[in-house]
Amino acid sequence: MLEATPLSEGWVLLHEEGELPAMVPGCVHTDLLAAGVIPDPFLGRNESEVAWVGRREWTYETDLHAGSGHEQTDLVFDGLDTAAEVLLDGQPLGRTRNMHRSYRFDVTGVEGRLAVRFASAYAEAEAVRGRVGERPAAYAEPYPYLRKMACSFGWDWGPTLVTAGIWRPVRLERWSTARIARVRPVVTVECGEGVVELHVEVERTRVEAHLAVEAAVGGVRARAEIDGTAGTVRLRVPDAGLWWPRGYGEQPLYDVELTLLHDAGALDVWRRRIGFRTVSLDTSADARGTGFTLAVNGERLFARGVNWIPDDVFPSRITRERYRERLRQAAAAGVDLVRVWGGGIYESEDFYDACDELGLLVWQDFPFACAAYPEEQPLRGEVEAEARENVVRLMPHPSLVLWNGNNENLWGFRDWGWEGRLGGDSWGEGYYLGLLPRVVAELDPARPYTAGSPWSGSWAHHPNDPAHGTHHSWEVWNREDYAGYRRQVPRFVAEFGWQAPPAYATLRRALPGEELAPDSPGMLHHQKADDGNGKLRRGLARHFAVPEGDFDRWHYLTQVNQARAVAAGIEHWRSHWPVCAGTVVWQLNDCWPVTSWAAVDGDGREKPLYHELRRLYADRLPTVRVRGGGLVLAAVNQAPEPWAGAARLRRMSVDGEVLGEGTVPFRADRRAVADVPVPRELEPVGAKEFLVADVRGGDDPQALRALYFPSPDREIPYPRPEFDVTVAPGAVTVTAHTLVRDLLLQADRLQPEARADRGLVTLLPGERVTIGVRGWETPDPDAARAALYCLEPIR
Ligand code: BMA
Repeated sequence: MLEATPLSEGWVLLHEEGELPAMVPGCVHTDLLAAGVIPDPFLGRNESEVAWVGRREWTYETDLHAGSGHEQTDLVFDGLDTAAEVLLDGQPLGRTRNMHRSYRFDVTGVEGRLAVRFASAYAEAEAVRGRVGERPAAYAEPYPYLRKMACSFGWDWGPTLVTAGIWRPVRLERWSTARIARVRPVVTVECGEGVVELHVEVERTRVEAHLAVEAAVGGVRARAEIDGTAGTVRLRVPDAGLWWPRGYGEQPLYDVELTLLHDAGALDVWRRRIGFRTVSLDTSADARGTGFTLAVNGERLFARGVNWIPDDVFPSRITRERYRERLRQAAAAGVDLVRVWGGGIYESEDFYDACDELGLLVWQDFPFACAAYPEEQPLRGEVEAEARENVVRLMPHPSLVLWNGNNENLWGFRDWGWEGRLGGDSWGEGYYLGLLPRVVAELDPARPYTAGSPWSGSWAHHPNDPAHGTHHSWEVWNREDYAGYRRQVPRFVAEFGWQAPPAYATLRRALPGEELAPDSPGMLHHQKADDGNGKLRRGLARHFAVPEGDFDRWHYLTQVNQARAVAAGIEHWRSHWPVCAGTVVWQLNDCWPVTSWAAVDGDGREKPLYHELRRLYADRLPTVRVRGGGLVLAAVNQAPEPWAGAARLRRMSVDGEVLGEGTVPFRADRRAVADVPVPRELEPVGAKEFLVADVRGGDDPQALRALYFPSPDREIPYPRPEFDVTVAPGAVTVTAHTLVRDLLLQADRLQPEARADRGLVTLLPGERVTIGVRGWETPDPDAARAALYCLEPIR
């Protein structure tokens, strides 16, 4: 039987003055940090001080005892970052140049000092650039010339911390006769039966040995012979429970076990967990253009998505628990689709395992982002090898529903001046429209592929044409106001978003000793977007009076504005289902403490946007829309049952006076939207008035509320807010005496670890809310009051 032994002990990192203990898996930065050689690059402006690390060569060493008792011993690296030479007692075993691949070396019978010598990623990428020629890119860093996580070189939310190291596990595998080299599971559902086809490849030391494989899943067993080095086992599981995305059904998972057998017994075992479901992507043309609708088990769905970036710029630090926590946060916000963005990585098993269990659909980008990518060697061969390996590695996961060729590269070619600058040079089209779809069709035929995001389906339309396929909506953040989202009904919004600073406690930790101001040195350093603060300020000024010299108020208002912006997009787009079939918010998470588009900040704290997502992504969302010169209440119902009941409408003034009231019945079919006209006399007029819609279906435990203010906040004469605050262990209760809009308890100001269970709440006079607070040991009403923010009268 194959024996696998981790090789994680005894590693050292060679350093100018000697050697340091090294973590494997790990990376140079985290080893230097642990040894006190560098300061924490996440704090203050230390990032700049450690830039030298990415420019050096680094060597890791340990002792290797291949041992015996077996015919062959392999040294297996699940991941090396990136350009490295592997040596044994100074003799080369091999070279690597791709972070996204694993590597295996035959070390049978050898002993000695194992060294992994990493070149600087800059040196390697620049050398390749020298050979293949320069290509246009969104950032002036050499990420298109090396198969390495692109955002390691910095991004508009990420630091430039160019890593090196043994970033995934290493082990020795000792085996005799044969081992399982690859299992490619094609999982489908046919007439209610779960079908698994396991395509097995083996590696042999003995050509003549008679080999077979036996597989088991869901109580069913099957056997097949290995002919040469390949064989296929097919299993049919009657009455297989279907795997559904969360909110649509259960997530039954089945253990699959495949054993490689020789006369004498078992040689090797492969174990994975699978789920039975079908997935399709409908991109057919219709009267509005070209759709982009995912269907799981035949159920067409509006994807409630978020974009995912590497959760740490040092990905070797992300534990299984941390993946689970971040994805649990996504699921708890009502998210059902996570897009793994192409400037990052093919994530670890821990990520996809959590998605399988939580019922989160995964859209996986191939790692290409925001650049023209050369197609010459050595890159082309690396791209094919990495795609083949990762497609097969990730295939078992039922959560994975879509492969995507790249992020914004088809768009960039057409729109960002690349086409002219390239002058006929390769730029990646051959990957996205040739190589990658071929690899997916050959290896993973049961999963859809799309060439890029955004992409209109062909060159017949502009790649970012909202009427065709996927769309990225960035003009709104970059140049316009978020009211601009309402101008279009794209078929699928794969990116859109708005920035806000992280939680106060996150800033406090990241910028020790700094007197915080929107433009204080650390704040500016932790803002990586082009004119980011200018866009924040202009975006804020369109809605609110920008507070001068009051950081706390600025911090609160920019966070409110972020939530408002994303709400403006999602409420509008969901109300246009099924024309629009998904929104993927840029972005769920961060990779360090930074002002960014994230809903969950770099320390894992939830911004007000996060809580707003729970409302926006709930199965049932009432929203007031302007349609054809009047107002309608759109009842968005993504639940499997119809939603019917009555909406109580109140036309109110901000002073609390009810100016008109009425009740209208509504009925939205299952997974459908119903527009209910708001009676003319209840439409609010002018800056002082607003509409309150309390919408309650027959079975709903309580009403859901939609608010509609016709004027921008900066014109609304909000009253001076008056409210009482009481505290109890784990709770803060606020009772309003006036209209209190966008009340927010910043729990991390009570105590850095404290968390509130809700974000922005608007109370009408006389209404009360109880905010649950975890991790606050000394409840005190004055402290609670000081941590409460809400909108105030215009000064
Ligand atoms: C899109 C993304 C990212 C970027 C984000 C915000 O371009 O694909 O590259 O971080 O917008 O600018």
